[in-house]
Amino acid sequence: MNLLNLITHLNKQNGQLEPYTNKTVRKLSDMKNFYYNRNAVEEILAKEDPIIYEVYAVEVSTEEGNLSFATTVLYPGKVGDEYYMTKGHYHSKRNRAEVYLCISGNGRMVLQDENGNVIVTKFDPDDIVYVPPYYAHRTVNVGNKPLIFLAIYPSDAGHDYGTIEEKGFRKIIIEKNGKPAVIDNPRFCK
Ligand code: PAN
Ligand code: ZN
Repeated sequence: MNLLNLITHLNKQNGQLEPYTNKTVRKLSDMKNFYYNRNAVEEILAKEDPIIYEVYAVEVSTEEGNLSFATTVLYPGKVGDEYYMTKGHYHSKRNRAEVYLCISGNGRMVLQDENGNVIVTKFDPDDIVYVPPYYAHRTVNVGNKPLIFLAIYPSDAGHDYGTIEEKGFRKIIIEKNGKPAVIDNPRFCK
């Protein structure tokens, strides 16, 4: 391995990593089933297909023992009254943990284990959140500028999006009276 390839630069202004190995762009049409208000999804998609977030990842190997990392740029906005958020996932290998560092913007993290225990944390600049093994995790932008954060995870963790797409998180974050509120997800299935 070339030592130069081990150094990546973070641009804190736009959240991009240089260089990166994978870039993912998630538009609203990619995550229709993740927002609770499906009418609001369709109303927006009739006019436009906004980018909700972008991920810049450095994934050098998927072999056990390695680490991967990625920045996410999660744009501000809402679908109905639900704030823009990531899809959220369990790791395919459930016992793999992760560390998140907030670089800029204001958010929340929703953590949930398979028994339905949920933790909602704030996620503001310089906050570091430990995602324990077995917990699904989602990030929500409750501010009015991009939420930029770094995540570091075992390279063999893998992403299971299907379980969340099907069952959802027990709690969701909406805007109520101009402020973020945590409410029960009307679509949550056990
Ligand atoms: C993060 C997430 C990233 C995008 O790097 O993958 O924030 O969220 P989704 O993967 O839920 O779309 C991470 O948790 N990696 O394991
Ligand atoms: Zn993860």
